[in-house]
Amino acid sequence: MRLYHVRKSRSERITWLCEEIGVPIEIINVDMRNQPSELQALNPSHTVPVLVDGDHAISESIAALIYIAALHSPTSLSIGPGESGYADYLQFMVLGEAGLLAPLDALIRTTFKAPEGEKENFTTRAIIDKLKRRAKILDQKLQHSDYLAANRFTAADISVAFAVGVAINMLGLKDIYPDSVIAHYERMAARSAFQKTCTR
Ligand SMILES: N[C@@H](CCC(=O)N[C@@H](CS)C(=O)NCC(=O)O)C(=O)O
Repeated sequence: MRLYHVRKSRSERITWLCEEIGVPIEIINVDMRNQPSELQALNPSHTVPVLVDGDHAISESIAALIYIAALHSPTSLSIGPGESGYADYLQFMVLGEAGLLAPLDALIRTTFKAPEGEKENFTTRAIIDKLKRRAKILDQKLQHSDYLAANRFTAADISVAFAVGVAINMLGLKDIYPDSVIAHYERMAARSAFQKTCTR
């Protein structure tokens, strides 16, 4: 498997998982604004990451997590149907991207690219309101467990912690999250596999 990788992008979800489960992966560092033509052909939307395995190219970070975890099953980092925690696992895997990180894209663009005076507007306030409500789903779970599914560390924690990290570190949105969510993020970010991932 090879991974077209940009540091501090969603690609770190994948390098983090690989580090945790000891899966070797070829990392091809790319310049976001000057992507190699082979990568543009693999992913016409020009987003990263892109995971390539043989003839398959996956350009959704959560799909890549599920794919790698399934190929290296059994691993304690994934939860299968029939295991308790499966519903939570799916819920938080998807929430991490669809509910928490995808909405941040518009905030990031507006924060860094909008003209002065237009950085805060109806849309950015609506997104922040939505994020606060979704954080309540995390809080509900994290009030009773250190982890999001099955009381153990899984790829669902990676999915969510990465998204919360972007909100905190890139956008300074720490105050929109309940203490339980911040504490979860800090526990996840302290893991040695995550620390190694940040330097790749
Ligand atoms: N849902 C996709 C989103 C991919 C994505 O938007 N990646 C960002 C970097 S983290 C990107 O390439 N942004 C540039 C763009 O949208 O053109 C995933 O989870 O991988």
